[in-house]
Amino acid sequence: MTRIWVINPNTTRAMTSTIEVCARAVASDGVEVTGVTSEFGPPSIESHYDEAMSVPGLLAAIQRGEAEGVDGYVIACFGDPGLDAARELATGPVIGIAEAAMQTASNLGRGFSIVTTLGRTIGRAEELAERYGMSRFCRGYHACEIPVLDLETDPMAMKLVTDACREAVEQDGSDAVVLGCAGMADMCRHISEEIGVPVVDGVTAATLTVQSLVTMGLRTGKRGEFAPPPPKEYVEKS
Ligand code: 5HY
Repeated sequence: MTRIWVINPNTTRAMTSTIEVCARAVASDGVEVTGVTSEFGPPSIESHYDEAMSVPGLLAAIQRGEAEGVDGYVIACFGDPGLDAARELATGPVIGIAEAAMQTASNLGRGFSIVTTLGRTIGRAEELAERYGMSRFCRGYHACEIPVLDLETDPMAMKLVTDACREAVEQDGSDAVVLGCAGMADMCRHISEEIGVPVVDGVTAATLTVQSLVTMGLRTGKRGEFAPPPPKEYVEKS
């Protein structure tokens, strides 16, 4: 049995349930996927501060997974928070949903559009596209200005995200759309049918990427930068 943990770095369990359902829907037989909610930190991640404050909870979840022999991890937040530190701690592969979604969308045509939640998170998406060598594929960055947790509760959310994706494709002339939030995972198929272009959700893309790496027996290289962090005495918060 291959065990994959899909970690939601925010503390909202309802969002983790949506993420887990979508991840499990694509996992192969013999692959156990578990949605894990961070035990401390922000209820949603919508700023650089939220993202920074989400990392300790994410890394604590990775340490729990290592103690339980988990084979691989997904960081289910579009900022891919703590990715490098998680790769130092984890034995198995760690994939961020932004990384996986962009790489997947780059296989679907000449270029893709990214549609995220709040406009203030676009800078982070641009940074990650640059880091992953995806900037030349990304035709445009767009925001539908819906707070992350409203994606679950606002009855208009599906329509607002769908409209934003349709407009993005028309403006950018792109061949595909990347959804810029884990909370949009369950909207993917509906939006694709509505706007007639492939729509990529990072939660499923990352889950399948981790599954493929584990199946190939591949994991993060540990001879240099991603070797376990040198042990040292931390001063704990009093
Ligand atoms: C996410 N925030 O995927 C990001 C989306 C965003 O709590 N889960 C969050 O807006 O950056």
